[in-house]
Amino acid sequence: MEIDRIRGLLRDASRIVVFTGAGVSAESAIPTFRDALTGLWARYEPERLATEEGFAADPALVWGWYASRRAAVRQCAPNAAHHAIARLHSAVVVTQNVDGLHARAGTIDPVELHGNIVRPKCFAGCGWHGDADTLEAADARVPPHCPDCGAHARPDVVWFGEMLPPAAWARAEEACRAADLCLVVGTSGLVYPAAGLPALARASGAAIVVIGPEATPLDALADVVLRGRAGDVLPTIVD
Ligand code: BJW
Ligand code: ZN
Repeated sequence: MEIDRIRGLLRDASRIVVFTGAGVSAESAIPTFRDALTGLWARYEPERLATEEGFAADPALVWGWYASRRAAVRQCAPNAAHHAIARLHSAVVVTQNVDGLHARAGTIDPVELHGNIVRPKCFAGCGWHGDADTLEAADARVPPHCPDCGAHARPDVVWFGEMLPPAAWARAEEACRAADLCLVVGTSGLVYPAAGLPALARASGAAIVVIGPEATPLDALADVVLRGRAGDVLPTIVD
């Protein structure tokens, strides 16, 4: 069955990439984006909350939304899926998630393609990046100001229409080109360029395994598709 095939692929692989999305954090009670009833985009408008135009139009609205999500992330803990992934010591973990839970579970230096919600940076792009402590002290209702240029601070995440951080993207591409196995876990596979990484791994000769409860466009690339929740499935595969 699928679990045994995946175990075999893991045993034989020497260069593993684990590509993750919001579904990996769902069992930590962090909402996904596109699940029909519980996803963030079912309740909030991405154009107003996750674009530069939205922030410029109403910085306090956007800042407040991220502050409440940041507070929720602080209350959450990594789940069995994050811990199982962290036990794949030689794997490169490439995540679209901004919650920092892979690192909190012990994954060394995960590639964060869409940034990190606990860090601020300058909205004007002067180059200032703050650390999480800056935000602990900040007012949740209005964005603080950049200490270098006085513009608003914003969360250090990637909004629609923005480029991914070049260094993270370069690491992700390199890992996918070199991989002999790519585990795709908990992503709808709809947001590009990230969603193109499994195809890059496949074109470079990697076997592809897709894990999640629902069908996604990435299933078509997969050698094995395993339907299930990441926190149920990954520990049985990794142990
Ligand atoms: C479980 C589970 C369990 C549930 N276990 N699984 C056409 C129109 C308009 C735009 C575009 C277009 N084509 C391409 C674009 C561009 C756009 C894009 O891709 N849009 C598409 C949506 C159409 N991309 C961009 O804009 C990107 N930038 C870019 O392209 O720049 C180009 C450029 C060129 C030149 C100059 C400048 C720029 C940037 C994309 C940034 C995405 N940002 C977000 C928000 C981050 C900040 C925040 O958190 O607020 O990133 S959007 C959101 O989606 C977030 C996620 O990382 C990303 C991916 O979502 P993910 O992780 O896949 O989550 P879901 O909810 O979609 O799926 C969850 C899955 O888990 C489901 O399958 C569930 O079944 C499953 N699941 N429980 C396992 N227990
Ligand atoms: Zn600045």
